[in-house]
Amino acid sequence: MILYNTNKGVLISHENRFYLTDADWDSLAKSDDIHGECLALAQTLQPVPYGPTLLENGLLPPIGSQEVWAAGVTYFRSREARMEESRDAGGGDFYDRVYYAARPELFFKSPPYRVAGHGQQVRIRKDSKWNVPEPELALLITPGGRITGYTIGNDMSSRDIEGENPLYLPQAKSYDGATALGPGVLVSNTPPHRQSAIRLEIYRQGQRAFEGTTALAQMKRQFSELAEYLYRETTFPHGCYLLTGTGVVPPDSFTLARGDEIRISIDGIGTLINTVA
Ligand code: DO4
Ligand code: MG
Repeated sequence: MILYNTNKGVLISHENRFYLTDADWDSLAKSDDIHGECLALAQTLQPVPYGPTLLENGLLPPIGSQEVWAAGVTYFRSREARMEESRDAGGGDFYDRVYYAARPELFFKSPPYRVAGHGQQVRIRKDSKWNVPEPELALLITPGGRITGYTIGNDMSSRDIEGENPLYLPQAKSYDGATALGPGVLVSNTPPHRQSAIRLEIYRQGQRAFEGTTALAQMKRQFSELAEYLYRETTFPHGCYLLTGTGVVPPDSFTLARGDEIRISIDGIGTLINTVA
């Protein structure tokens, strides 16, 4: 079952049918049994024939009042790329240490109002020369700390700013247009399969400029472990999203350009498409 946030309400896609509810996004996001609640809602509602049209014309980012956080260096490829980019700054050792440490790297990524949805624009910073998208599975976590949903996230990153000094991480990671989520949220009591692929494609002037894939199985940490650390000393009255890190990093010669189209697909969830402004 996939939930879409639209300008007419929350659209439930279930067994090839669409149901439009008047339940609001934040109340669903708080529920520890969002799957059961939406199933019950779908059983009381008539399917609507205009679901696909609503997705084309009325889709919103799948977020209400949730903060977006992110985990880092959860895949070997991210550790490797970051050690390389920060070599001159002498910061590489930190990435190696956090990859193996018990405590994960967690950082604040975005307030909800800065999140782009499917079809909207993401941005590269004007003061950065080396930018990449990071294709990541995003967890929807309730105020009680339960993982109830899964969506696709793009953790846009300025590699030169982060590489110059790891203390610049918030500037490399959190700015207008740095976060995209969507198109919808898979709500399920079981997580996506470990073999699920995360695929990144970048198109420039209609030609594919980069393609890379990883699998959730490549992730070093458990989802529950990341959520547990995030919730240790922090409350989330509306729940939150947690990006789980990237396992795909384009080669060092690659940087995004304005007009590029970024496509991120995760098996069983969908494809998130954004253009770079
Ligand atoms: O350590 C910096 C950020 C790491 C990150 O965003 C990732 O691994 O996905
Ligand atoms: Mg990331």
